[in-house]
Amino acid sequence: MTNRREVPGIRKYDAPAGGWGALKATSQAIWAQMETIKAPITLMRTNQPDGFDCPGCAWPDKEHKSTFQFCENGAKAVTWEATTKRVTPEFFAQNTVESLLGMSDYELENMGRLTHPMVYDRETDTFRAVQWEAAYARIGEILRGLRPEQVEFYTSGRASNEAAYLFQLFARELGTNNFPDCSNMCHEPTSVGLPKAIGQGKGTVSLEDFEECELIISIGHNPGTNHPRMMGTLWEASRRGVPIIVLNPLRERALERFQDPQAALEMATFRSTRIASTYFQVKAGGDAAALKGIMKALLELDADQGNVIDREFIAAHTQGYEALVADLEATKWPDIERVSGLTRLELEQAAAAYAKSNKTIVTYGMGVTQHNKGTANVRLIVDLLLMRGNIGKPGAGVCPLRGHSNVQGNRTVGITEKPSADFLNKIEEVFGFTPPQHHGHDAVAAMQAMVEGKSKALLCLGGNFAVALPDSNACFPAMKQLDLSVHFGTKLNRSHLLTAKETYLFPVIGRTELDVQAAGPQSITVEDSMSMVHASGGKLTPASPWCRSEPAIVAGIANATLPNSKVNWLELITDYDKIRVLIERTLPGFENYNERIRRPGGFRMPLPATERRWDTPTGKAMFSVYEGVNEDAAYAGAGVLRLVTLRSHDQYNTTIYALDDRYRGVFGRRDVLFMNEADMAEQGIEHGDVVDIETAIGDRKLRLQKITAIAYEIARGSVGAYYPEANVLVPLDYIDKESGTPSYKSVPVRLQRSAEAVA
Ligand SMILES: Nc1nc2c(c(=O)[nH]1)N[C@H]1C(S)=C(S)[C@@H](COP(=O)(O)OP(=O)(O)OC[C@H]3O[C@@H](n4cnc5c(=O)[nH]c(N)nc54)[C@H](O)[C@@H]3O)O[C@H]1N2
Ligand SMILES: Nc1nc2c(c(=O)[nH]1)N[C@H]1C(S)=C(S)[C@@H](COP(=O)(O)OP(=O)(O)OC[C@H]3O[C@@H](n4cnc5c(=O)[nH]c(N)nc54)[C@H](O)[C@@H]3O)O[C@H]1N2
Ligand SMILES: [Mo]
Repeated sequence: MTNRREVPGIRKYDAPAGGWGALKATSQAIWAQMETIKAPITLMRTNQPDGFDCPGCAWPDKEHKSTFQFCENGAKAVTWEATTKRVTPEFFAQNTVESLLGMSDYELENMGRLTHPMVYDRETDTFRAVQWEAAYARIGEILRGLRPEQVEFYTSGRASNEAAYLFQLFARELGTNNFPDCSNMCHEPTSVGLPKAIGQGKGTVSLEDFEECELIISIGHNPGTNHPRMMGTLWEASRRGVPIIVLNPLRERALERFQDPQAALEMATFRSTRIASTYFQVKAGGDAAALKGIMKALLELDADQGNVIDREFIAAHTQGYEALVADLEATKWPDIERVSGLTRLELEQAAAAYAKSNKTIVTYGMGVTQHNKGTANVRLIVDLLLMRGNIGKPGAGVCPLRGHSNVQGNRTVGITEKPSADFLNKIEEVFGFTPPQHHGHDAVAAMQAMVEGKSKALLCLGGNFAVALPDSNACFPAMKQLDLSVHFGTKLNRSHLLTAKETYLFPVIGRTELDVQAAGPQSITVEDSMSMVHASGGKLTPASPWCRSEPAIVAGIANATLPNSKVNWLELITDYDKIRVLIERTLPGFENYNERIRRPGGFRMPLPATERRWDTPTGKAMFSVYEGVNEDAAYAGAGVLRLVTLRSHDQYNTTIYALDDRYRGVFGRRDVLFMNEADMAEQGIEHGDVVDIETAIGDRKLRLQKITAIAYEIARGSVGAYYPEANVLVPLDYIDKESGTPSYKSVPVRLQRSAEAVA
């Protein structure tokens, strides 16, 4: 648009992603948080064999011994934790909780690292320092006074295998399977969908597969921001001539062009590399239609030229193919085109590229999972791969991009509200207590139980539970109804401040820091997106001498809560090898755990599907049937748009590092709504108009006011706003029913110009 009005903080970003801009942003992040002398040393230790695992994302490193792969957002994650700023008891004495609640999420965390164990004092509305042992004793007393099912154990995926294992052991000995987990808001559709399809809840590819693949299909993820080290992999693939087909409603710069800061020549010559060979701006929520379209076109291609469908593989390894074909035949092109926003010709082109490739990888993220049919979406991705035998052979497979750096590991070591009978039996055998058999709460169910007053206590192993969940206006008050909340954290956040009758705040030793226990310095272990388990040991002096490690705090609370415990908690934390021995004894795949994590690069968890062994009830890989094309009646109303909630480039989930979103051309603000120009014209909204957004389902009035609409290259019918500000618009019970994951990326909304709303 030529004469578009100027909007403060909104500028077009035309450069490639990465490059000199990324280098500049890194140095700014360091300057803002750290002494510049300490910073380079800290960053050099990221992802080194004897260093710590980058808390930024779960993308693997080659053998985990590459030199620090340059990564702007990894550097932000590291410097944010290694900051020299501190939140001390004096700070708390000077600021009431009410006044702290008036600060933004960005301001709260930017105050620095927590230094002391703190307890909330209702009389003065402040937190005051408390002795660790006194805090444990009081928590134990409260927990013993509750029924186990009234207690919620939340895990955010940064916790180590060791901390998470102790956490679940404590909860199960107490008597509950209530494990709300960040994964419930994230890749649960993967954890539910993949086992049904291929018999394992994890991806099947490794970095080597990317070196061999002939086609990459990238659906609903934004690696330039969220998995920056993946950009190196995509960059190499593109340079090798591998076509990369992207399905994403937004034009994400890094998926278009990338300048690799590690490539000296590219940097020196200001050149860049194209990433996507084809960019399909699918409508939000239109992936099922698009995937079905590609599969339908594939069938047509096979009918024409033969040899497209891998019939041998299908006969030997799968079930359900005929039903899939029947459903694809019954699905009509006009429906596919309308819901996906893509033309038949475009989808046929994608199918032709897919038919040409002998080895295809599909990568995907939150754009696929955070929908009311997230699990069904995941199944469709597998269907597409199975049609050409693309699972269990080199260079091919399914690649879910995990979120938190150890979210996958947490699941592996038992953080699940639906534990398997095998695992529970092992616990009983090894520890001699009977763990609860009935299923517990996931994240949404836990919050619903809190809203209803049924759950009384919440222990959070990291994270920002209330802010990460939908419908803040329902969740925030629920936190305040609790009898007890306990938070393990590095930095202050809003969930900590939504105080219960009694609230404790515990400062933890971070990933970058040295953890010394009775037997000496300890390493923890984590599992990356490609199921590699390896050790991580920090070297920096902890943020304060009062910080304790997460395993030590869990053990301390458990020891104080369970007087007749079958577990010798305090002994276990003298040396984390002892925790790993118990993991090995109770869970498959951890044989010789302590020995194998001492090898460079660690080891890979068993992934039967990579060997074409299908751990499903039928022993076969299972095709699915996705009826229809996700034509949700909620979107049928006039003027209804589909809202996706997004991360900016300067944020880590609820942690806001700064207020820019460089690649999307937003600077110094987050109160914007990305809109397609044609939708703007249709609704009479101009670039820069201030609008109110209202959710168009359910009877509760969910509203976000005074948001500036900006024209953006986003698919028609789709609008985008930032998480967590837009969480007020997401109904708590608007979930993918199969997995329980909130539909953060398919909220039907209506817009009104703010002035009209006021009138
Ligand atoms: N720097 C940084 N790194 C992170 C995080 C962070 O916040 N900051 N978070 C971590 C965590 S926990 C996670 S889960 C991952 C998240 O990483 P991603 O999966 O990349 O998550 P999002 O940024 O939420 O959104 C992903 C993309 O989905 C697209 N999208 C939205 N709706 C749809 C749709 O209907 N269809 C399709 N095809 N695409 C859609 C959006 O345009 C966006 O590009 O990253 C991890 N790494
Ligand atoms: N609208 C909307 N909502 C979403 C999403 C979305 O795309 N849209 N994404 C969802 C997803 S994918 C996820 S994973 C969740 C994230 O939900 P969470 O994992 O709960 O949230 P985070 O923002 O990652 O948690 C940040 C806090 O973790 C603490 N922390 C940081 N490092 C450590 C550490 O080493 N140890 C401990 N103990 N604490 C630490 C700090 O105190 C910090 O304030 O949010 C979900 N919510
Ligand atoms: Mo996530």
